[in-house]
Amino acid sequence: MSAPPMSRRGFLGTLAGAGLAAAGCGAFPESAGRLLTSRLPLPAPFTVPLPIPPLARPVAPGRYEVTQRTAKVEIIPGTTTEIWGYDATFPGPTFELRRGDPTTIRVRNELPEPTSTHLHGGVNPPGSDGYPTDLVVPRGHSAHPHGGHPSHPGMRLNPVAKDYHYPLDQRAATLWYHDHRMDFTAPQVWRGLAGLALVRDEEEDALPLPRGERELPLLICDRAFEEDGSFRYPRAHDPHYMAGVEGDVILVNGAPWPVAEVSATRHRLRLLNASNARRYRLRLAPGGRFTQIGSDAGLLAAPVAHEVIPISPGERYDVVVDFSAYPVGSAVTLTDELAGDVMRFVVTRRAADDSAVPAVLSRPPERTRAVAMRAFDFRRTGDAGNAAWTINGRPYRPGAPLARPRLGTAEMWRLTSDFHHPVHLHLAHFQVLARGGRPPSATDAGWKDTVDVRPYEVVDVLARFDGHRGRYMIHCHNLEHEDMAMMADFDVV
Ligand SMILES: [Cu+2]
Repeated sequence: MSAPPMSRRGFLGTLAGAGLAAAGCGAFPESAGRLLTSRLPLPAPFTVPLPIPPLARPVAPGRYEVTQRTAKVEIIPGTTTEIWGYDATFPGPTFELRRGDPTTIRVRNELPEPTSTHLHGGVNPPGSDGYPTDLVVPRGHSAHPHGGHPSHPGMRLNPVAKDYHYPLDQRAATLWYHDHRMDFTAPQVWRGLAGLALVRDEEEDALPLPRGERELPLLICDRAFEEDGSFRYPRAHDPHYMAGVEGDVILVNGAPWPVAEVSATRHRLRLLNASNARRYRLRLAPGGRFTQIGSDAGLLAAPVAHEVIPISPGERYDVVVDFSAYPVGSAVTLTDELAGDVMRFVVTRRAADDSAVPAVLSRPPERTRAVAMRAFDFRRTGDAGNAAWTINGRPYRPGAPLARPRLGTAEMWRLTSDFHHPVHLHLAHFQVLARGGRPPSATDAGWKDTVDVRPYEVVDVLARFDGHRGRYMIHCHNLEHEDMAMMADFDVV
């Protein structure tokens, strides 16, 4: 693949080419990354059934073991793709966890490269947070990341396996887990290292929400494929793909543009954008509404109806769709305003439905007063050939925290941006206070851990630092930006 040295003009050209054709607003594309196209014939949309990831099974109460392995799977019908998967599946198994039931997950690494597993949205001690240099190193690996990268200061090498301890003293929410290895998160997640973890609690159990087969986790991501069916991805840190990598195939739960048969009843859809760089604006065709019941970090106080859900990498929207609004026999397509089809539901039959979306869903924690205000500027710095994505002008340096919030306090963090940067905080959940000096969008509601900061936007969030002292991170969840240094530590003291 040709990768000419990146001039500023070339970089801006890359950005403009990335998404202006699709619903660009003003001078900036709605889409973040640069498109990679597949080199094999692609299936017609809505022909592959929607898979549901298998449930992880505990080996003892509160204890799981999962092995990261390569596997050959059929993603594009008639071809095989080598994946790197938790338990050799993509997405990995779904963990069903409960508030108040501390859980240990042993991750064994039988892949060719080191990994670090981050439970996204988890309120976990720092040693189990999936810090990028806290690595599980496979047997026989030389322990140093290859490619000429020196060993990072503070690097911790866990041979073969590591136990991640999750106290689960947190509200019911849609969490997910994925690789977080220093410098190589983007290619390793692209190969398949991601899955869902659903935390449940009594507050949620008491609600008459759709459940069982009417509760569908939808892990949405994009990929591109080589002629032989393998995943297509640029070489790591290719400056030509500095904006981020997008594929031309949309996968839901690992299947291309799948189709699911549903009864004409309410269904709960747990939407996760697990893409490296792609943002979506999700809609229902031929029309319809999503009733949002939860955000990244748990149930909303009250439901909110949306016609469009903008979802950036790392974000989750917990929604209910009432398929009784469509005649039996209808096709209801989940579409992306920016790129087209995502998946389809076919309403096949009527059925009894005793579910409901109550007007009061939960009593989320109240906001508390901010004791400090800090600013984090997400920006590209440096010249061609030497460019990096930075926070406050600094490329990531492990062990050099940009902030030291106090445990048990809340702070107002002002996030500013030169591009699309989905900003994620580890440990701390936050509420959006303002977007561009105005009240937050309806889709910013609730407690979150990831927020879409768009080009030249200012987003103020109120973050609570609860649970644990120690070293955590703030970073861009565009995984190519993350690997090109757009991360920073913060220490909870
Ligand atoms: Cu970014």
